[in-house]
Amino acid sequence: MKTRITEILGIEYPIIQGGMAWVATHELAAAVSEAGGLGIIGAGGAPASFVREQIQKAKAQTDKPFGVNIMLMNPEADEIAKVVVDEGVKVVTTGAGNPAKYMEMWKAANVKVIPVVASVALAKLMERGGADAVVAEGTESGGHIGSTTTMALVPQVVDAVNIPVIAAGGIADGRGFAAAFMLGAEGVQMGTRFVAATECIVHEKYKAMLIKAKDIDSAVTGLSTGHPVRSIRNKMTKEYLKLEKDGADLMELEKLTLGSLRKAVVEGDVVNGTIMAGQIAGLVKKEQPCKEIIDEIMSEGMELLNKTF
Ligand code: TUI
Repeated sequence: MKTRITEILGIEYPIIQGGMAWVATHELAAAVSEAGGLGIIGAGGAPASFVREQIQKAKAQTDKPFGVNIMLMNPEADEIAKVVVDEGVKVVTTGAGNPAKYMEMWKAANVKVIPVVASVALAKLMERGGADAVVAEGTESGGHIGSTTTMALVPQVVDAVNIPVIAAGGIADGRGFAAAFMLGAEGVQMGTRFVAATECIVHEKYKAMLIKAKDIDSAVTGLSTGHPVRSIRNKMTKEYLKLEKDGADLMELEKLTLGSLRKAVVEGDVVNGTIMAGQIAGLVKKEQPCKEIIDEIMSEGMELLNKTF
């Protein structure tokens, strides 16, 4: 299958793995790239030195292209932006902000830049700034989210820009893949489905929570602070939502979430930690190698796209 996304990125299938903080390590990124998609290392809130190590490890595991996601609220984002250039990373995706100030440096180094956006306005701004593509991410996603659904966002972004659009949010199988292409996307980005991959290093208790989760098992915290985050409902989200309802201040709320994602991913604390996952978690039923996930989605997706009624 050839789209502008497979051409620009030099990959076999238009499937991109989301750059999830703490979750998307070199193990997962290399496995996705080896399987023909685009693996992405998630810089999250990690220091630049950690991101450099992750890149070097991924390079030792695969000769295929992979990317790095830079979460723009990271205090070391400026340094990480330089590390990717320094290490010769081919693709950068960004999240939770506007990457305009790095664009010139990345373009000069021939890095393909794909900002993740949650609105038409930011997609247009990114195109004007020289982005090679955008990921239009709907509110069905896990982690930090916007408010528009994938179904509504993707076609509106497709109509607003000339660069290729990658759909994200609520996509986890061949049906979601085909639907995204029907909306005009030329690729998909998936996070939640890859959290259950064999190669994904999250704690087994995190994976078990995801596999057990149903359609309505996520909650959105942080709406009052302007940084909404979707994760699987647990003691931590309940406490956070109660504090928010009672009008707690930012400091108090931040105390609860500081290091909470790491707590769930690394330590397996699924009670007090944050288990980020999308609304599509109910479709993710088992642990599987990345290659199996990608092959399954491509065959199911292509069959649907070729079907005539
Ligand atoms: O970035 C994501 N998803 C994320 S980042 C993350 S790490 C984190 N951990 C705890 C709290 C907060 C973050 C977990 N998940 N997705 C891409 C995305 N970007 N979704 C929405 C946006 C976005 C939101 C506002 C992009 C830009 C924006 O504002 C643009 C501006 O002008 O500043």
